[in-house]
Order: sequence, then structure tokens, then C-alpha cells
Amino acid sequence: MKALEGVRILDMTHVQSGPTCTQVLAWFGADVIKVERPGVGDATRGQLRDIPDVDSLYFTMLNHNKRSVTLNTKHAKGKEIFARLIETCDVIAENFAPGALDRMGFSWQRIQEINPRIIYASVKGFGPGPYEDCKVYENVAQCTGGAASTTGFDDGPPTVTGAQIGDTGTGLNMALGIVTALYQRERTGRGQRVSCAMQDGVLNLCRVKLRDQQRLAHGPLKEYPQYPNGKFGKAVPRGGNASGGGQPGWIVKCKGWEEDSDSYVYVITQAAAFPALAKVIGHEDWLEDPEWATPEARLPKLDEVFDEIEKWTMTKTKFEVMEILNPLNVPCGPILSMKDLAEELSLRETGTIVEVDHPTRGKYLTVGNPIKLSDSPVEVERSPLLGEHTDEILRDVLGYSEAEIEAAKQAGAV
Ligand code: CAO
Repeated sequence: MKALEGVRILDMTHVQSGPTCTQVLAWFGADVIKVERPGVGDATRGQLRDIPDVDSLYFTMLNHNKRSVTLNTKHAKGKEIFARLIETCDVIAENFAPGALDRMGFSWQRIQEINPRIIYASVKGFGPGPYEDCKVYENVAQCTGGAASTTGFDDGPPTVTGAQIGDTGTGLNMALGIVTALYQRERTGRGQRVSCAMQDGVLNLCRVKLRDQQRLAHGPLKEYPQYPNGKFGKAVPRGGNASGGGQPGWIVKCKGWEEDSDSYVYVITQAAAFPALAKVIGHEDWLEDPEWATPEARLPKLDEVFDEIEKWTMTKTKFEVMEILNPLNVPCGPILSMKDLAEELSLRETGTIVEVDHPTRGKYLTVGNPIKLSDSPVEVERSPLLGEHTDEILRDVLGYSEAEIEAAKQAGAV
């Protein structure tokens, strides 16, 4: 049995933020019915295509384990079918532009009238406020949620990260909101509204930077590279590769960095492991020297500390550094490229990277469920073709006859 078996989700999501939410719920066993516009479908089916006329990796990697029904929710017959789906589902999830579902004629009030037990979950770019009507994509959320202003180097522009913290991050928030609302419904019998703003999601992930904003009022941020020689302004500056926590860290070069742009390692000079680190890099002298021996003494010269560490790491590959430092309890991590990760066997064994077969594209790699439950196994199944399950859903879920299905098709509703 799977954790969410018996939960049916009316999936009105598209692009990335919403689909990541419903995908993870599908992996936990929910029956996810993805509603797509007839003949068009989720825009990502055709975006960043690597093979002509085949669903893109963008789409396939975000829509596993779902069923696809095509339905024109602006067509009178389509609205009737949509209302029937609302009646039979436990959850409706969407991430359209603000107001799109209302414009289709399905306000929260109307949805509740149709099914008072339903949970209605939405991702939007912003919560209520001056920007609530804006359309938002990933990088807009990173910029408006505090990530871009605090990412990058002091002498460079604000920088976005490749991690999809606005989209997938907010999708995960919505998944948690949905299962929490389902749990509450067990006791109240009522559905509720779940709202997740991408700005809020990114800001939540930037919590430590709001911490630093408040610390700034009490003096310079000593773990930032701007200390002691650079300038601090009124807002938290970009911290380069400095650690966000109390233990200083930095990215240093490893053997082969001249040819391989990922030949680097992150090293954290955690106080407890510093003596072992100092010894291994040939700086046993630091341990007796009051200029270097304590974390406080080292703080103003972290750049010199990491320069010395780098002299040593440049004589080793990133994997050798990992092998030497880990037994010494020095926290460190090689910079793994997507190529390294794709080839990492242990990630295949845990189901974090999965090979999936698709009828038109063949085999491809995807990222499986990052949340592992011991009693709810995950089998990653390919994404559906556009409208692949339309007949099956109208017949088996809604009880339409073959003639009714044919009539809906003729009318252009599905
Ligand atoms: N039948 C009929 N119409 C449908 C339909 C269906 N099955 N599915 C969608 N539509 C319609 C919508 O109702 C909408 O029509 P209106 O403009 O008349 O209301 C229209 O298709 C387009 O929807 P949209 O405005 O959401 O799409 P877009 O491509 O213009 O914008 C996005 C995309 C992502 C910017 C916007 O949806 C958005 O801001 N979403 C919220 C934030 C979000 O999730 N962003 C992350 C996206 S991933 O980077």
C-alpha cells in the first residue's frame, strides 16, 4: 500500500512549481489527474525540446505517475465535466496566473459549493499585496524573495541560483500544505484553501539572511568576506561562498582545476576539527600560535586560512580531498557536476536518480522522490502523453457512456 492511496487530485498545474507538487503526491500513491487544454497541453511539453515532436524532458521530468485528460474548461460542456471532476476529487491544485480559475467560473466559493470536502491549493508568485496580480517565473521569485540580492560576490551583480528554489521549493511547500489539510479534514470533514506564494517560499529559504540583516545593526558580519577590510552597507551583502552558519567555509581549487571547471571542493573549518585540518595541510605551527589557534583569532584572516588550505587541496583531486578529510571529521564536499551525479551509482541504488522508459523518447534519466518513506515504496512511471487517459477518466471516474464521450469530443469539450 502507498501512503496516499485513495486520494484523488484534480491537477490543474502547469510549467514547474505546481507539477512538482502533484508529482511528489503521485509518488506517494495519489491518483493525479492532470487536466490539459485539448490539442495544446502543458506549455512545457513543447519547451526546450531535444527531440522533434516528442514531449520535452522539461515536461517528462515533472509529470511522472500522472494521468492526462484533455478538457476545455472554458467550454460549456467542458465546465460541466470539470464540475463533475471537482465532485469526485479530494484536492484541486493549480498554479495559473492570478484569477484564472475564477475567470473560468470556478471561484473558491463555487468549488466549495460543489464539494465542501475539497482542498483547493494554489501557487502564486506573490501573496496579497501590491504585486498579487503579477505573473511570476522562477527567477522573478528568486529576485523578489531575497535570494538574488544575497547570492554572488561583492563586486558582481545580484545572481540567481540554478536550484529551482522558487518553483520546486514552493511546489514542496504546497505538497506539505495539501497533506496537512487532508489530515485536518480527517477530523473536521471540511476542506480548506491552501495558498503558497513563491516570494514567501524563497524568503523562507533565505531565513538566515534576514537573521544577518538584524545582526548588521550591531556591527559587521565577521564571517562575511567583507570583514575586516571591505565595506558593509545598510543591507546584507552578497557573501560569495562564505558559509551561512557559524563555521567558516569556502570553495577552494583542487588538482586539475585549470581544465575542469568543477574541480573544486567546499571545506568547512569547524573549530573542533581544525587541529586535524591544520596538521594535514602542514600548518601544525598554527595550533600553538595565538594569532591562529582560536576561531576568533582566525576570523579577520579567513582569506589567508583558505589560501593555505587551497595550496594543499590543489595537490589532490576533489575526491582525494574528500577521502582524506572525512575520516578527520572535517566537513567538506566536492563540487559534483551534473555529469558526476548522473554517473553516481549510489544515487541510482536509492532511487534518487532513476532511468525511465518513454514510448516516444526512449530511455532518459530523472530525479526520483527525494523523500523516502519506509512503508510507501515509489515506482517512478513515465509521464502521460497528452490526453492519454481522457476516455478512461470520463468512463471510469465520471461514469460517462461511450456515446457521451464521443459527443463531448465532437463538441470540442475534450
Ligand atoms: N481549458 C481552457 N483554458 C485553459 C485551460 C484549459 N484546460 N488551462 C489553462 N487555460 C487558460 C487559463 O484559464 C488562462 O486563461 P485566461 O488568461 O483567460 O484566464 C490561460 O489558459 C493561460 O493561463 P496562464 O495565464 O496561467 O498562463 P501563462 O502562460 O500566460 O502564464 C505563468 C504562466 C506561470 C507565468 C502563470 O501561470 C503564473 O504566474 N502562475 C503562478 C505562479 C507560478 O506558478 N509560476 C511558476 C511557473 S514555473 O516557472
